[in-house]
Amino acid sequence: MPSVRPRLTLLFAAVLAALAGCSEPQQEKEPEASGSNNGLPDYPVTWRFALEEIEGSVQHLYANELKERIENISDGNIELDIFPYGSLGTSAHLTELTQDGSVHLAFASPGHLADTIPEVGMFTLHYVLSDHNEVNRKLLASNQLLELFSEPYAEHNMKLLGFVPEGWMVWTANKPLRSPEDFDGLKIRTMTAGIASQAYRAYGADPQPTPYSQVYSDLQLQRIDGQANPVFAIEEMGFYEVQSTMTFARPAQFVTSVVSNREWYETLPDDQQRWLDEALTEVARLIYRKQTALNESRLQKITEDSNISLVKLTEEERERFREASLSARDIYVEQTGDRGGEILDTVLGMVTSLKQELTDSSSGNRN
Ligand code: 6CS
Repeated sequence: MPSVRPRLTLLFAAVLAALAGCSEPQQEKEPEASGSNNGLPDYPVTWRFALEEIEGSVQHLYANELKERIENISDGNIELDIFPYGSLGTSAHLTELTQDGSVHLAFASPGHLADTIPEVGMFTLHYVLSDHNEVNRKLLASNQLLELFSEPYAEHNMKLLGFVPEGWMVWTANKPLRSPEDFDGLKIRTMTAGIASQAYRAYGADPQPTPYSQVYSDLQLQRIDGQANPVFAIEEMGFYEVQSTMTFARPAQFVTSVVSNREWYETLPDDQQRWLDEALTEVARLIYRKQTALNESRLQKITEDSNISLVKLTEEERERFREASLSARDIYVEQTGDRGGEILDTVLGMVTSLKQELTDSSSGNRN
């Protein structure tokens, strides 16, 4: 069981207060022209990167890969200081710290961020992405997807640097969840943005938006009946210890975004911006494979350490959930207007054409 949960609240207050004093977006970027360093930034420069997950997670893995690369590419001129979950604040706090420049880089998951940027709520809808991993990998790595969302992020003073897939959402509860009827009245924990509840509401559940750090104790105290997260998180946050069943319905990928303060990014000296872009591109190439491997090994650990039941839904069972979830898309479009509607249609179109490309190339391979 991780030690992050009870300590979080106290720590958050102290560290937020400490960071408040260092919120200039990039104090290194305006060196004095007549300074001892010929107008160059005083290297090394430290960038703060805040995570929504604890050490050992997908986000931690990503941050370590980025750290290694940025420090290499910049020849040691940039140092990346990583703040795992528990050292700064909840996801909502991290977004505020990014917006005011107290941290330079952060993860911002749509399930929390959508209260600030409603358009990203699209990632909380069910059965929008493909059940083909390769389709999702290409979609999430595409510039077209980044461009679709970059304006909504910029409007909230954030630069969207990339989307990161973290694995399929898996439902845990004290019973199998094979049909929407099984959700009837179920107190399912959701991430904190309002839209994250809507698919579960459509199944008849009683969603309970809750910060990540509180999920374990709420499950243990039976204040909630279930929750949804990728396998690696179910393992490292200990949720499997207090639930009897994992249901694999593949309703959505857990997708997060990597963000920075917009002004900070835009006013970075050219070489620093290039180092960052290069490092991000390199990590984007390997993270899909890494998160898949982590989710696989964590599932093995869960099954070795517990008697939890694993329930895999059939295609027919998944189809019933897909149909039942569609009303949440209407709510998303109502809440996000024309721009959200266009984003949803574009993403659904991209999924269809990427699937087609995949089918064409596999039939081409057979011919
Ligand atoms: O469920 C949550 O709130 C969290 N889950 C993951 C896998 N990452 C961060 C997020 O806050």
